[in-house]
Amino acid sequence: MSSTIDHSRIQTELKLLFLSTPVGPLGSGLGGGVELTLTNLIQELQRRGHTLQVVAPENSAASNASLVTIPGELQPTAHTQGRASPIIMPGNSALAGMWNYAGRIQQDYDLLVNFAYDWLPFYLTPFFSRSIAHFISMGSLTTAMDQVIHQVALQFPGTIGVYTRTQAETFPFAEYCRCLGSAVDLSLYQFCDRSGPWLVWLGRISPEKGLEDAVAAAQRSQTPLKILGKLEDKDYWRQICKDYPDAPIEYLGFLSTVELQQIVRQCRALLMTPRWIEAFGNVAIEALACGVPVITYRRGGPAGIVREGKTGWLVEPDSVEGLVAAIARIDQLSRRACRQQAEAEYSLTALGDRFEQWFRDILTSRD
Ligand code: HBI
Repeated sequence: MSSTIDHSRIQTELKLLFLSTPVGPLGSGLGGGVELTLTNLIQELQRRGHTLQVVAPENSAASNASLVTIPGELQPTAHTQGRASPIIMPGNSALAGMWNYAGRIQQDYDLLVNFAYDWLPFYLTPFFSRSIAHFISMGSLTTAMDQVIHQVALQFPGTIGVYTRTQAETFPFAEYCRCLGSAVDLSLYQFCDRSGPWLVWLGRISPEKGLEDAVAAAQRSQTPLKILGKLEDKDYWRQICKDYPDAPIEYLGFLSTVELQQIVRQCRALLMTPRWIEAFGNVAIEALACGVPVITYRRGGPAGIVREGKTGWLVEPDSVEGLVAAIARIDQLSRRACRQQAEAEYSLTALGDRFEQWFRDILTSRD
């Protein structure tokens, strides 16, 4: 049945249905960067007067939104799958439950926004009467996902959003991707213009994040390193501790944003050691917001964030000695310039403007 959108509302309030990542409950940290993007968007779009409902796996928490949680088996994470991986749908799938619910209530919303990097939402898109905006949270990982996203990009132009141009270029349909960047709630991050002796590493502890290089650099430069984030792959962590028994490292767990920034702001620099094409690297802007410069491999999203020689250093990918050389040049960077960059480019208002415009463009092009 064809649905008519109340056009008078397009210029004012939107009714949005957000469908979260099915790899973990919202707030668990398993959803990594996309959880931060989702939480920030909810806050900023509600502040602008839009109505949101969030659909997420059971045990999710979203302090500031109306949340519907769906029971069922979580989706296996996509970033450990090889290019030829088949699509996996567990029995009693939470993802299937989330999209079954969305199908039943779609008429109550102007637009659905998908944050899952999974096959089902893309496959279902042509069968929905309401438009669906798809935010892609990672670079290209499997052929099956590339294919199903490509179909939606062709059939529904303008509905594929990504973080960065570097991320888009990993896909065969790069030119169909709309770059939306990312943001942090700057009010949660206190600028600190001096630091203690520590370096810091933030992120899911998982092989594609390359933590072992940061630990090796800490050991070689004998600089203490604080490690924060979800301990996703325990074997990987155990191996690192075994390989670098006397590295000056300290693991502090997965902390809330407020606790995290209290630690990060005291550090000399953030080390980013991505093995894969990081779609964006939200942790880079969290550090900048605290005035902490970023040392990162010249790979993926973070390479597009750092202003070399001012707010950070770019290092030859996978080069530990490159990291050590950059650590020796941290003092040439300006902590104030880091905070200023975060305020200029990565504020919630800037993010809200980009997403709101994307939604309105989808709704108006729909006619
Ligand atoms: N894997 N299957 C699947 N679906 C997701 O939405 C997903 C994922 N792995 C990681 C992930 N999302 C987020 O951590 C991204 O922000 C990277």
